[in-house]
Amino acid sequence: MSVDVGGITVHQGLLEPSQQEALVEQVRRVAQAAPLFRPETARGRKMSVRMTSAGRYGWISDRAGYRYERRHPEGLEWPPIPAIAMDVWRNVSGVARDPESCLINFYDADAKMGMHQDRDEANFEMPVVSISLGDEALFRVGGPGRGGKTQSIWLRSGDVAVMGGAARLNYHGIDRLRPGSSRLLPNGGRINLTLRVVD
Ligand code: MD6
Ligand code: FE
Repeated sequence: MSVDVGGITVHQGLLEPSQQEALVEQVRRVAQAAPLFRPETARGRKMSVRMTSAGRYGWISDRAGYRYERRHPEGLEWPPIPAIAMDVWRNVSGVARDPESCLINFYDADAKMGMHQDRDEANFEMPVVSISLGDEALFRVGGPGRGGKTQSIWLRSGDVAVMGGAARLNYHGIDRLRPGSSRLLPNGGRINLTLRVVD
């Protein structure tokens, strides 16, 4: 089933449990090749999520700001985008180009993500596709300006959100997790993958 939240389409339960398990395994292999790190913001604050990336570009943040980079902070090349994530993109993105970046965010029980826009890419006609795995997360969606009305939805394991069209630059964030709501990850927490065309 698909629902619309502030212009973002959420395909609920798009990945069945066996596909979720296989994707977690593929994500583990990415994290073995390109270890998770906890980025710092330009203001010098540590983000609460840990992250890594796959694909031609990875997204990083440090004291110099946010940007895409061809290499992991330790100088490693980013591994290929997991095959199941590529399949999801081809099924739901609605565009012919393949993604160039897959940002992988890991949330532990008290991690969150502040309201932000995804605007480090060159072409806003290309959507952002996001895959949720593990514990449920409260996703908040606003409009194209900071502040103003927002709507929220609990993203569950296997849900896929597509942010495109007029909603491409809408503010959004993760308020909190619901710890213990999924048994997919043995130690709990949540993984979010976001796929993007960068250039
Ligand atoms: C998250 N998601 O679900 C954070 N960005 O953990 C995002 O920041 C996001 O879900 C762009 C499009 C869809 C998203
Ligand atoms: Fe985002």
